[in-house]
Amino acid sequence: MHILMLGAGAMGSLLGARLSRTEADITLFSTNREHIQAIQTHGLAIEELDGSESHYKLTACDHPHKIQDDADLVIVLVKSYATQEALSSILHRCHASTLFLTLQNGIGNWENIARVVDTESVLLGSTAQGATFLEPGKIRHGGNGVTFIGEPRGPASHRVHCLVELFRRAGLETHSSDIMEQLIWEKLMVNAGINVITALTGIRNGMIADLETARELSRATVEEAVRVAVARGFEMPRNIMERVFKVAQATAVNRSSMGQDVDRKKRTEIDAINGAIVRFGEEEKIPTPVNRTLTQLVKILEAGYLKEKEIP
Ligand code: KPL
Repeated sequence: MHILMLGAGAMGSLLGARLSRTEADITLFSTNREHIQAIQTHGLAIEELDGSESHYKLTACDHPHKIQDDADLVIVLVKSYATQEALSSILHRCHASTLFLTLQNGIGNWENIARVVDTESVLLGSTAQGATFLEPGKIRHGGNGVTFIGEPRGPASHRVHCLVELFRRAGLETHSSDIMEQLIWEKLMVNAGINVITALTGIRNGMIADLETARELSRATVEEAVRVAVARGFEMPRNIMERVFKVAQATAVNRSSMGQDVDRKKRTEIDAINGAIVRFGEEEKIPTPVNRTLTQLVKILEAGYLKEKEIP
């Protein structure tokens, strides 16, 4: 089986490396040329949870036309806003029965993928693995978390169970789910309550749970998001706030993915997280002033550094 990791940021690199322990052939694809060149030259280094370093020899490409093999499975891990362009660029490496699995953050990824490929070929997933990009060719494994895979709607199929088994053989705790959309909304609550605050303030995830002011703001953000989720027909667990703080503690020393994007002056996934809550809130006539303000602040921050990059 050939697996194409579409997106080789921290998470794409981590999962690609782990999956290379199985019988599957892995190709990492990313337009981050420095990272890909480092992997081609020295392999991928992973700083493990116990501080040791693992090295993986992986096939890595920085241009769609350099990808050698047709993909049986494409694992989509590019930033949500880059999904359609990235997928379109690798379609020449897909065949009629290629499967697409999104493990991206945020909401709307299935829809983005289904605009480019046959909807029947798209599976949903969600992972709570933690990973940080350290430097080209090197990432840190930030924490073990459960991965779920399922059909967009309805019970897990044979193809879902096969992928779950593959992930398990790679050493990743993985389960099938019959309620993937619900799980993605639950993860959205976690991302909404952690990422934006860490991105705007520069704190590590742990302080979301440890600092009373951060807890308050996180709670206000998630409470609004829960109201929107419920209006969309998703029942949110009563203990969702506990879950947000638990994830913050479990990944305490990490910066969230949005925090890392801001640190590296990259475009963030705000539109697919808090921005999506604002958009759905408008549709459902639910006010979301906290999410709106946080979204605006990230957009201003982002616009500032992206503009600065353009200035020679
Ligand atoms: O998913 C995450 C992210 O950083 O994107 C965690 C660490 C769970 C925080 O929301």
